[in-house]
Amino acid sequence: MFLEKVNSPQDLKTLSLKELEVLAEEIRQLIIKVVSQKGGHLASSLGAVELCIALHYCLDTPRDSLIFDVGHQCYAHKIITGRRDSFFRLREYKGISGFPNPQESCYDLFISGHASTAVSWAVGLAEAKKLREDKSETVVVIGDGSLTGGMCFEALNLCGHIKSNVLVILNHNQMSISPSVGALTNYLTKIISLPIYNKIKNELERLLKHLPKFAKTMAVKAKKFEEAIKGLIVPGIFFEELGFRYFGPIDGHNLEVLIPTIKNILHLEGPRILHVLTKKGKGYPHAEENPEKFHSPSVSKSSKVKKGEDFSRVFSKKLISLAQKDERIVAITAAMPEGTGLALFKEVYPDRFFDVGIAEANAVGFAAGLAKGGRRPVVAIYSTFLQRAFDQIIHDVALQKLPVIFAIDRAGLVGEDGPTHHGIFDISYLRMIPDIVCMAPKDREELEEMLEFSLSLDKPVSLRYPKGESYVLGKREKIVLGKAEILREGKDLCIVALGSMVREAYLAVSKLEREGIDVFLVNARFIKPLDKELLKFLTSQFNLIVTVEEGILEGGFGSAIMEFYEKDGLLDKIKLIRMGVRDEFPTFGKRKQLLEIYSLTSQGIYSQIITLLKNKQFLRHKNKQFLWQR
Ligand SMILES: Cc1ncc(C[n+]2csc(CCOP(=O)(O)OP(=O)(O)O)c2C)c(N)n1
Repeated sequence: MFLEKVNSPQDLKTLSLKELEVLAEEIRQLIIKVVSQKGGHLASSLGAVELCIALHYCLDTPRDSLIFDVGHQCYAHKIITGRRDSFFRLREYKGISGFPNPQESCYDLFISGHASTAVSWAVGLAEAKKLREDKSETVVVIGDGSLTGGMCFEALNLCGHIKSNVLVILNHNQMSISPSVGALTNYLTKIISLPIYNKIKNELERLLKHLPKFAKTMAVKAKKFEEAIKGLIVPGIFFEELGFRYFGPIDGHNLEVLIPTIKNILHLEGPRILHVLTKKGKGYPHAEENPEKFHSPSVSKSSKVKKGEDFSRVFSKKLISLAQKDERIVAITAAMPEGTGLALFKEVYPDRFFDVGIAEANAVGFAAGLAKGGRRPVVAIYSTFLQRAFDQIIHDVALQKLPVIFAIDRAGLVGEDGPTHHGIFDISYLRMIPDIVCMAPKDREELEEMLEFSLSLDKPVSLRYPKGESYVLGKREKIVLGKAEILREGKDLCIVALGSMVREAYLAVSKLEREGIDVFLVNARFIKPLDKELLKFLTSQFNLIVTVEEGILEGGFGSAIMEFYEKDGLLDKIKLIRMGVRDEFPTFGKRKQLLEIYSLTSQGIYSQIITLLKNKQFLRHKNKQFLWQR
């Protein structure tokens, strides 16, 4: 057992090549064991074990900087850098994060969870080092999927231009979560499928490296020769033209090749890219065969009976049935066909389905073009990743008054993936945009109806729904633009709940009823436009109005109501209590656990209301007679 001896990267340096190979196997077994208990990013991390070992072996971390893009491939890095024992608490509340996190270790430089960010970070860091005359290395590991993100292209462009001292390790496994897509992907595939190119290129590199000093002129000539024939034979010409020295492709599981190669190119100056070929899921046959399924498996549910389809599937199935009737409908995903459920749509309508790769901003701009061309694009993106397309939503879609539908999946707290992945900001960043309609369904059937309703509107629409299993709550009024649904009439106080929180509020109301507290319960349905008529009425009836949303409170749904009351001078007539996520980045842990932390469960809502009602004046209703009718 070598694993027990490795408490920091320094310990790797005492091991022989053979011992490092055994260590790689031990690390793999540990990753498989822990992920089978806790869930997590299995396949990506298994594919990067040797890479993490080789990099820590060659670098002097943490003096040298090692940065991971997306960060989900970092488990071996965590294990090597002193977190072997705590790794058993992977993704657990107060345990070890599934992503790099500087608060956890000095070996983690950035919290990474969104793709295509790390080359920018590395270039910035390298330039900062240059300014302070720090000679340490800056190395970034990025997958071929993440390489296709616009931010990464922009960073490569900058890096080549200002000649930053950065080594980019391209971890090429031909997979994003699903197979990587795009012209650059095809280009990388071409490189690895033409071994003759590599052979000539590698020979040339070797020759140039070993030329004696006095033969410098020869070297220059050879370099010119290299330049001249580069266009014909150099595999990484794209990167070379961007200003990078390109090396590879090499086998990313062979430490005997990886270690000397990294050592040799580490101390060269300027932008360098090392193309490393890896297998996603390496060492675990199920994951190797099906890397998509094992990208981020959850804990086995074999003993549990699955009750309902998740919201993503409900969304996709409804979209398929709508697409049967309306041939203008097209669907777009940004590298998440499985996660968003759109893989189902793709099966039925391959020509009306687009996977743009990890490129959310492009997905929205592309949708704007499709809408202009008479299509009805539905863009399905997780709430957290849609943040990437903020300007495109405003400038390319809303300002142009284009009818793009945003299906916002994983809206709310997502659980174990933690702060990089919680979808808690979309209410705030969308509701401030003029002319957009923002909705949140209370259950599965309402999601289906809202999707159909969105298509009847000739404007941008957003539809947010949470992670996980769907359910049906019952009672259904027809959807009307800007109108809420009243689920229960009551006389003591009013709860206005949004989307996923309607169910929790509904259960809380039943508990309150048992205590003799009679609650008026509203399913808000619309974040924008608000049901102003109803909201005004509520202030005439109740002293206490409570809003509940699964999102950040700042700028959120409750704030929208507060702004409305403030504008109409109604705010001082009532006590408005907003329940939601307070002003902080929620941590990781089970979704249920996190909802409890923010009191966004039926019990949490119930308890908060009971506490509030200790102040008797809140309970009083204003009018003896109940007057509500539309
Ligand atoms: C901006 C953004 N969009 C989508 C995702 C979801 N996502 C997580 S990992 C991943 C695939 C990354 O592929 P690659 O960089 O090739 O890494 P690999 O998992 O293959 O090692 C995607 C699409 C994300 N993390 N960030």
